[in-house]
Amino acid sequence: MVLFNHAAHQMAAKIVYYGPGLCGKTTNLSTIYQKTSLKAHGEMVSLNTDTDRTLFFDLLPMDMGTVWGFKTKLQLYTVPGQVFYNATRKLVLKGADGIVFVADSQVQMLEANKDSLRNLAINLQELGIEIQDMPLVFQWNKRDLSGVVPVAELERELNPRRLPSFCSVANEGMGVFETLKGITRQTLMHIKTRHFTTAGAPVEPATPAPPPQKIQPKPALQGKLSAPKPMPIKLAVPTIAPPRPRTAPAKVLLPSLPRIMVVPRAPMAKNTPAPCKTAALVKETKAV
Ligand SMILES: Nc1nc2c(ncn2[C@@H]2O[C@H](COP(=O)(O)OP(=O)(O)OP(=O)(O)O)[C@@H](O)[C@H]2O)c(=O)[nH]1
Ligand SMILES: [Mg+2]
Repeated sequence: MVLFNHAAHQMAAKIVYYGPGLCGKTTNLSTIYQKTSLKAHGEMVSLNTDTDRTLFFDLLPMDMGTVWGFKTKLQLYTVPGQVFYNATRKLVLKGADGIVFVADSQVQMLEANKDSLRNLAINLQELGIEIQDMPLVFQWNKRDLSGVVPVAELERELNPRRLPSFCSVANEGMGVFETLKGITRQTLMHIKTRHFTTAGAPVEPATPAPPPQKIQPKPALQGKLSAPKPMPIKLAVPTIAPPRPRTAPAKVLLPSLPRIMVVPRAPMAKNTPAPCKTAALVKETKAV
């Protein structure tokens, strides 16, 4: 759920990278971390098993500059893909504003991709959200490998609603930023329709009603009663409490996270992948 700090004109949205084990979710975040300037991101936090599988989540905070007058931060998370970590996946999914579904393009991973997508829909439903109400984009990853499912088949099997999708080779950086741009656009548009008025102003939280006016006795009643002696007129004036100071908007932008280790990312190996079949994709990535 997007968090607003109206006083500081800031908003923070949460994007979750979801998908089966080893599909390349952590690799997406590592690539973004390595290829963006220090100013654009905070420290990447990873909690891994000894074999470098995600145990809890990865988190990469990104600074997106100013959007509609709000300093905008994105918190990029990954879930652990291994089937038995479902409770953790659900926990990380909570409060998501947008999801990137990373599919592993290898033929033998097609069923695992479908299972993971079904698992996403169920977990969202258990959090009270229908998958069609959640901004979602697809990433067809590992396009460099031989024996991959054709894109048309992935679209048919996993993306019947034809949501935005991107081919990628995440460990080489191809398609990673296109995917990030795609989900950022979808998420911000969704936030705009839900949280901003048509005039572009954000919907502020409800302010308390002003206190009632103190009732003054009417001058017409004062001094006009003469005989025998005017009784002091006592009007039942409700006691009015002094106006309470307006409570400051919550300052919390980032959910408090447990203190866990920051794992510096080792530079990625420069292995040369098999040439990507999509020439346009290569060209696009070089431009990033
Ligand atoms: N050839 C190839 N390898 C990739 C690609 N993307 C990721 N990998 C490799 O796939 C392996 C798994 O990647 P991770 O990013 O750790 O996978 P994950 O989805 O985070 O896995 P879990 O944390 O277990 O859910 C790593 O060895 C990556 O280098 C790709 O596009 N092509
Ligand atoms: Mg991972």
